[in-house]
Amino acid sequence: MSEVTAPTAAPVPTHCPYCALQCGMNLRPAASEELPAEVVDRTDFPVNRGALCGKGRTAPAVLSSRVRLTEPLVRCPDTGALKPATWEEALSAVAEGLHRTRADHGSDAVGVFGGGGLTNEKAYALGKFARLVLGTSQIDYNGRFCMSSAAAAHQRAFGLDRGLPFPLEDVPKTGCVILVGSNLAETMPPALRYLTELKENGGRLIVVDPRRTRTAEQADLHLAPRPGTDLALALGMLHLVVAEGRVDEEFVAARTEGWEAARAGAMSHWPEHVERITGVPVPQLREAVRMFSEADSGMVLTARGPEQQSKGTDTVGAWINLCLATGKAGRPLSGYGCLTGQGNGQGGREHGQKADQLPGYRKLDDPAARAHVAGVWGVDPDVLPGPGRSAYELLDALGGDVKALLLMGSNPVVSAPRAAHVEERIRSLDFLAVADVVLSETAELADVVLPVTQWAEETGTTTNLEGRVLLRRRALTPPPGVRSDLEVLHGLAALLGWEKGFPADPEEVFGELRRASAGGPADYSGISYRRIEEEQGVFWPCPETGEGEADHAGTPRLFLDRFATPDGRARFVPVVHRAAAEETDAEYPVVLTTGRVVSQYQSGAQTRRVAELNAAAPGAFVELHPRLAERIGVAEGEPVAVFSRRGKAVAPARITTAIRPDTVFMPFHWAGEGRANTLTNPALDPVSRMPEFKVCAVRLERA
Ligand SMILES: Nc1nc2c(c(=O)[nH]1)N[C@H]1C(S)=C(S)[C@@H](COP(=O)(O)OP(=O)(O)OC[C@H]3O[C@@H](n4cnc5c(=O)[nH]c(N)nc54)[C@H](O)[C@@H]3O)O[C@H]1N2
Ligand SMILES: Nc1nc2c(c(=O)[nH]1)N[C@H]1C(S)=C(S)[C@@H](COP(=O)(O)OP(=O)(O)OC[C@H]3O[C@@H](n4cnc5c(=O)[nH]c(N)nc54)[C@H](O)[C@@H]3O)O[C@H]1N2
Ligand code: SF4
Ligand SMILES: [Mo]
Repeated sequence: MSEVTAPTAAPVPTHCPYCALQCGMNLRPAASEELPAEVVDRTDFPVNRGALCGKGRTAPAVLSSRVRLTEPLVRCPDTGALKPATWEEALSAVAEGLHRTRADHGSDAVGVFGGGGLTNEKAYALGKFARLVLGTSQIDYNGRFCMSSAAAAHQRAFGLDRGLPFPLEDVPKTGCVILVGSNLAETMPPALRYLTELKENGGRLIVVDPRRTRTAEQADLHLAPRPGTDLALALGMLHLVVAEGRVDEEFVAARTEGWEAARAGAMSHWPEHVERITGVPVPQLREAVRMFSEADSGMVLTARGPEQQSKGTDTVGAWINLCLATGKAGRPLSGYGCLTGQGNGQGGREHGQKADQLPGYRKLDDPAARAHVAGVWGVDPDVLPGPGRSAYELLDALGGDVKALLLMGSNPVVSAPRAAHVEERIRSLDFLAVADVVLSETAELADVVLPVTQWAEETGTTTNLEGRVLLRRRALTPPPGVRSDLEVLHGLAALLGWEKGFPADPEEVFGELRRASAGGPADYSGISYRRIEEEQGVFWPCPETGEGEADHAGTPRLFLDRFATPDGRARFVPVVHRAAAEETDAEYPVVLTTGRVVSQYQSGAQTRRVAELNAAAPGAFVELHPRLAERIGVAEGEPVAVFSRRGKAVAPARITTAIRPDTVFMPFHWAGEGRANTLTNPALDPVSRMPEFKVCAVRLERA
């Protein structure tokens, strides 16, 4: 039975547990087993102004004890089955499993895998736990699968990575938006309003997507390149900008470095050549260049389409080059931005759960950063391990030199590339502990499963896609058998000899995070829970000011005066097109791309437990063009077998002219035979280590 607080008159303002828009909502406890809370309108939060998508609206259903975990589970040595256990038994089993591995094989034999859905406090505590308590370098997280290419490109060009350098409210006021590989009508539905308003204001919208999605339908111009060719497309546009004399020479001279080399790279990408690579006709390319260049302000926004490629960093770099060459960056209502994905996709990438990182977006290999953070942690900098492996490389090493894993906030059995191999690696571990709210496909493989509290039952901060730090307030009492992730880390740390340093109180953790981030690129030191509540969020960087001085206002808009590089100038990065890691051939003649549908979230661990969402999106499918369907002889709804060099998946055909005839699309939200990631290619971007989820070669058959 879930115990809930008595209904109160005033609902509690909080935020959705799912995507990076972090829509504001009010929650009112309800004394029902099925639905422990009700969502009540909250119109004062500016990002969504009361609008929610179906996932957010139904999120309280996952709070029900009928679908969630309410007691720890420990694998029984005799039967091999997961059995209920007390918290004391479960935590000792985890402490023992991690300690034994460390004692037998060294610190780096213990791995930690985190998630971009974890609050800032959790991400911070998890990184600290890995480096101090476990002493391991082997920590990374699922954000590596999400926005790491855009992050790397941001760093290279601007010296700082914040997904959007401006608030969403600026989008409708710009002249032209190029939206590349984002289907936000399905992935952030309330944000579609910003594009509708853009058009109402006379602004133009260009969408780049191999599919005519619900988002692409809104566009003034839809370019449908072959997956994996965005780099050529952006270079072709830059070529035309130069050829047609549309370069903003003054801006380039005053605010940038490296133009000559970038220009030279673009000049080898003739429009006709680009048309051959991308399939986008030259007149469309010219039209896009005209629309973007002639607007007096403009934005390029990318999402996973161009980023989840083995050349995602260079691809984003090419789009940034286009912004810089046309003077559409570092100015009001202009710039490049990445639409980050997970609930705390932004904050989760700043506070130390990434392999090469310390809190405040500091670098683990920077001696000054190590000294600062070690000072806050009260340890010698020399005890901090060095950088570890990226997410896929870490998963690939499981059962090899990494023999035990603590996983918090991800379900890689469904969401990792080449998932059958990853699943096999996870099964080969000596010890696996998973903290989750439900029994995910990955938790099913664990030796110990720790049931944790959810968004509505705990307080914590997230940082949305705009860089706005938000407060999720506890609105309900959790069921008695669950503990928060912070309590889990607190308990484990104590069992492993760290009585101090891992408080379970989120505000106390945030206080330490503020100090650890002070002076770093993502400086949160001036942000407090009180300020967030009063100001509807605070944008970082927000340094603490001296005694008696006014608070720093936060930074909604970055780069207007200078970029965050040492000399204040943005860097063009010279790039040239290269093919996807796996090209089509006679054996595997079709391109597979993957992504999302509106009614399921990620690995589906949460949303597949909500009846209304399952009714709307009951299972995997293969989206394909009628011509391709005819070639393989399948009709609508018939099962299609999809083969890649990694394996086979089967799902019903969904036939539509909205996709290129040479491409098929599968959503990745399901396990079992419809698991899209059985097929995907783990080829990694050399800079960001992002896997190529958006392109691989497949063969189709009627199943
Ligand atoms: N409903 C729902 N919403 C979500 C999520 C979810 O799982 N479900 N997840 C959240 C998270 S973590 C994320 S990261 C975001 C992702 O948000 P999006 O990036 O919008 O989602 P995707 O569907 O992965 O990809 C977007 C589009 O890229 C296109 N695409 C595929 N290949 C290419 C290519 O090579 N080039 C280009 N230009 N486009 C290509 C696809 O056709 C797709 O329409 O969504 C967030 N919101
Ligand atoms: N083919 C293909 N694969 C993809 C992608 C793609 O576009 N195509 N996109 C990639 C992207 S962008 C992403 S972000 C990943 C996401 O994929 P995953 O990392 O698998 O993300 P989720 O399904 O959100 O998994 C989160 C897990 O943590 C649990 N959880 C939620 N909140 C908490 C919490 O506060 N604490 C704890 N301990 N657990 C919690 C959930 O129940 C769930 O089991 O998938 C990637 N995989
Ligand atoms: S758009 Fe994202 S944050 Fe808003 S309600 Fe839907 S899932 Fe939640
Ligand atoms: Mo993501």
